[in-house]
Amino acid sequence: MEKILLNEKILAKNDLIAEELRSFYKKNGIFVLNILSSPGSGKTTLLEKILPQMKEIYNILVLIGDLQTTNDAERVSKTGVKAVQINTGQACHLAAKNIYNILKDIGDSSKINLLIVENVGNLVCPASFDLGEDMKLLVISTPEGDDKPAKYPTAVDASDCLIINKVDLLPYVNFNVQNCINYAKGVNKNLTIFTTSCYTGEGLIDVIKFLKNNVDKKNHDNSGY
Ligand SMILES: Nc1nc2c(ncn2[C@@H]2O[C@H](COP(=O)(O)OP(=O)(O)OP(=O)(O)O)[C@@H](O)[C@H]2O)c(=O)[nH]1
Ligand SMILES: [Mg+2]
Repeated sequence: MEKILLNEKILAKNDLIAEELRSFYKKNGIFVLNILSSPGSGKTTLLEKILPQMKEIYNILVLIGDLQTTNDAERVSKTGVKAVQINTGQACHLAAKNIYNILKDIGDSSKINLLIVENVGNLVCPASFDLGEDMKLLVISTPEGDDKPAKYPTAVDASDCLIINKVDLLPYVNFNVQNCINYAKGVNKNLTIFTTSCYTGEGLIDVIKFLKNNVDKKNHDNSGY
């Protein structure tokens, strides 16, 4: 009982900071994408593949959460997009205060129009911690098994988009794409779903188009037209 109350308090505090962030994003015309997945589904690889095209259109900042190491920020920085690593130590998710602290220090954050957050690899807690984002994108990869959406419904329900990644491995793993889609749609019928391979490039253009449409729609809605 005490544990439940403590969790509720932590989430309520997070929600307050997330609300402040949401106002900041709105005021400065920043679209925020929060990417969730299990460890190793391909979040950073996806960014390495799509950022070279997206950086031609948007001023992007990437924030990456991992318990330890700066490996992912180093990988993303090689695309020419600024990336900041957040090491959470013991925490299995990013909280709104992590984002707030970086944006406060970074100074030129008002020049950004696309903020991408790669959350800590975990299908549980990141789904519950609001970062004030516009969109949650969930990545599930084929070696993980096609029933993941049924086992981790909170993440699926909270997400706007599901990417089924590593489809190049389908001949070698026990994963039925249609089963995965059915499980996912059973939880969240509004999900937009893509199948991708970061190795062959399959599906990546469609992901870029989808993201661009959503970023541009927010800019248009905010412009008062
Ligand atoms: N076969 C195959 N491997 C992939 C694909 N995408 C990523 N990988 C590999 O999967 C491994 C993990 O990829 P990452 O991009 O580091 O995964 P991540 O989700 O960022 O991992 P964490 O940040 O640790 O949670 C790496 O060895 C990638 O090369 C893909 O489409 N196909
Ligand atoms: Mg990563």
